[in-house]
Amino acid sequence: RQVLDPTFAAKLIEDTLSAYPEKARKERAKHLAVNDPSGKNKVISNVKCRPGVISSRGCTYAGCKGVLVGQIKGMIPISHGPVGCGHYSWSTRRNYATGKRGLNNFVTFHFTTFYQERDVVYGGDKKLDKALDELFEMFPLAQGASVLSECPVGLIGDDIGSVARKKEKETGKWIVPYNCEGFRGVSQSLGHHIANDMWRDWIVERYEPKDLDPDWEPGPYDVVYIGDYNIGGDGWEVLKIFKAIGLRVVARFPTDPNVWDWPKAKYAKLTIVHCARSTQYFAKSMEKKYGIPYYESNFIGATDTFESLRDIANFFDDKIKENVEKFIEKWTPFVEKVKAEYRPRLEGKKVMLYVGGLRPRHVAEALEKDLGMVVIGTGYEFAHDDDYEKTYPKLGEGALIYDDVTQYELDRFVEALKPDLIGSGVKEKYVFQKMGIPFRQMHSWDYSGPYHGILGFLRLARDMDMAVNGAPWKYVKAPWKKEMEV
Ligand code: CFM
Repeated sequence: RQVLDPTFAAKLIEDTLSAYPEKARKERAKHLAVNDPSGKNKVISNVKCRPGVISSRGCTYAGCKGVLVGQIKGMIPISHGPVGCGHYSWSTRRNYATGKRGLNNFVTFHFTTFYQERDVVYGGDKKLDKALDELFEMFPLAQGASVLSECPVGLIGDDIGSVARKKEKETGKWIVPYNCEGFRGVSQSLGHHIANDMWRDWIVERYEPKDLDPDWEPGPYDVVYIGDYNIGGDGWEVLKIFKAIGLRVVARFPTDPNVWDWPKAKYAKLTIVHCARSTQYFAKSMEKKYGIPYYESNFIGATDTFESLRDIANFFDDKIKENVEKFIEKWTPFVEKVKAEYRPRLEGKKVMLYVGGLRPRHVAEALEKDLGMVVIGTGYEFAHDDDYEKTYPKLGEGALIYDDVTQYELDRFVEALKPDLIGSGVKEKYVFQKMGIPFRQMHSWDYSGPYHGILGFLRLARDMDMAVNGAPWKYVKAPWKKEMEV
């Protein structure tokens, strides 16, 4: 299946790179490839950005606090450092969570130790100690706190771990220190890894389900669902499906997550991973230490949702298998109706994607398999080699693969390929909309969603149709393409 002429695609990469000085050209060339589904044209990934180019990546603090930790229910997230990092990441991700604000839900608050120059000189440990006292006085029902360090804390060497241990002894709360200073690592990816390890070492391994819930007993259909961040309510869609097929979700990591359930994770029968990039570390630890297998699911798109459910059923007995078949039978007419409505309007439309560490392949599959669209380019901000290895076979021959693509490169690719739709983030959105190209934000689902599960598939199809076939785009001309009026 060829989606672009490989010679043309290779020439496009070469022409684009020709604008760079020699050294930059050589370096960036390693991040760009023309896809061969056999995987023979590889890109390099997970390395430092090149100074001087515009990258869309975030930092380690962003990956740890913004992506994984800030949304845990029961834990007060406190950013240890100057006010900016916490403030500018405040409630920007659409990870929905239920609960009572200030009682068991602290997701929408912004807490910081508000570092000043004197803290850099004399150390900020005492300030953190005091801040935790104040927080637990204000919110006595909190299960604990997550302490997230920002760059200066790492530079001057504040020991947040020892503050955490001391405060745990004093207060009896759970306090988890995350040394996620932004300057560590090359992207937000390291922040994910740090969060995974801390969850394991500071919560799951240290506490028992019976500490909090004396009546709790493990069951035969217990699963852990991890790596679905409930963007626009995604995870809630999937939880409904698990319930319908008879699985009991004993712990949820980032889908509306109750921290007090997490110690149950080590007694589950299966860990179901949605975003492998950000949570495979935890899943692998559970497999290694407790022998709990893990499965990498995809709940974006109807075909992959059904396939994931069948795979999951294979870890269980006939009861679950029958339930899954019944579920698929029940929802197939609905899926077919959605496809009949939207596929004819989207079939053959060319798409380019550029998202974080998972969606560039998950979304690509849904758009191609279920809606007949053609992905002519995809790339990740911070994926590792294993993500790309999973991506090559899923895409057609000739598709552009771009790692940590620079704004300049993406602009050139889009200009040359003129896709019918671009799916990327807020940093890209307005540039391409001004070019008159239909765009959907594929991080926040553009304030729509959920896109997961079967009802999510309907919304995904509807939104893609609205973007591609919506009227306004036909009337937009890039400002720099208009005649200048003097
Ligand atoms: Fe996983 Fe995510 Fe993603 Fe990600 Fe993200 Fe996100 Fe993403 Mo934005 S955890 S790797 S760090 S699926 S916030 S919900 S959309 S870049 S592709």
